[in-house]
Amino acid sequence: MAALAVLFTVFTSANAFAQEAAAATTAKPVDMGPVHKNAIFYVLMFLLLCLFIAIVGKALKVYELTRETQGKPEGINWNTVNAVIFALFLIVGLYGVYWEYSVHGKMISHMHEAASEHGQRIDEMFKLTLIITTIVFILTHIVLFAFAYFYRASDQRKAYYYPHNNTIEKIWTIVPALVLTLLVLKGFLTWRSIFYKVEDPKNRPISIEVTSSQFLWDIRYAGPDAVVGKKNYKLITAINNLGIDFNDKNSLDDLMAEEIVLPVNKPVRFILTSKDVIHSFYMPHFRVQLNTVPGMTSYFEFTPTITTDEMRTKLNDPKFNYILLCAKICGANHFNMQKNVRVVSEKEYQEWLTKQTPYLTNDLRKAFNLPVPVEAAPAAEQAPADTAATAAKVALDVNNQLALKK
Ligand SMILES: [Cu+2]
Repeated sequence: MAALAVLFTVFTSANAFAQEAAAATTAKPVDMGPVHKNAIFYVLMFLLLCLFIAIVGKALKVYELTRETQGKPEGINWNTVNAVIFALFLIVGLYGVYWEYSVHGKMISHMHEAASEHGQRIDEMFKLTLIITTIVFILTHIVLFAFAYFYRASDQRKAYYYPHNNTIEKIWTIVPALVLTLLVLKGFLTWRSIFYKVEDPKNRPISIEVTSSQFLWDIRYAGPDAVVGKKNYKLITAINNLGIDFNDKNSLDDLMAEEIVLPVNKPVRFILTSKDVIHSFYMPHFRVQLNTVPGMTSYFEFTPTITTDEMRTKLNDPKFNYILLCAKICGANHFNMQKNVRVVSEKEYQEWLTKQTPYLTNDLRKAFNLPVPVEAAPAAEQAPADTAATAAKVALDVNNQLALKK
């Protein structure tokens, strides 16, 4: 009781302190921010709860002992209490499962159909796994808790000694083994069909490099040569923020883009790298997710099948947009790592591509000892908009000259 008194005093004084602090904030118009309860508060609350349970337990014990000394039968049948708690747990738990499926299950349908070829296979796999595991989960839990309820200890029955049964052992070993083998095998084959596929020489993927850093995505398109040039972290400077190696001629025509634009029904190969910590390249509508790891390059190739416009019509939502997100908690502004993704026709894609800015600026040309085109110099320095197309052409011309020299 003394311990309880001490705890209570500490608790009330802590509370009074919090109230004083709150009063102080209301008196002044200055916003002091919310009053945070520290760890000690929660530890005290926990100890208080333990103490409460212990006191109730002691009180019940006193009640039982009193009945015993008076020669009365036991007041509380703990076997029945436990059995009823088991039954209640089953009912509440099953309702919880129903709630989870009906409330959060709806959120899955917000995702709508997969907008990529392989996405449909991933969805199939997801549904199959969910159906099998849900059936098993519900059946086994009904059996578990219902048995605990119906076969609770009772003075009316004698427990039946049943130590072993080979048939039951075989059934509960072989059936789950078969089901799990089926799931793992199907998962493995689905995964393999996504990552190892034979390339169609008539329909080669376009290459896009994505570099993650805290807290943004840098997008680099391959340009007309369809090859993304090399980069090296040792080349990173104030003007070359990705460390692109312009000694590699494949880099000369590479383009930077503010958003990701993809032509529909054309395979796209994403080259994924990271500058600082691990991020995760996540495009939910295409069922694409892969970590971007510093010091390592990973790849994901897929084919988008539904254009943004088609999806807007399907969803009856004129504001719908595909999106690229970071799916790895990478720091304070993780939530803000987003990029707009647009799927368009081949023609629109080509038009858009000609408007993108080349990475290679005149400053970079000087830094890499590359010839600077004289007539286009002022235009290229101001960069964006319609001048970008001219700059891209100049870059190509210089590229060709270089190629001739070699
Ligand atoms: Cu992140």
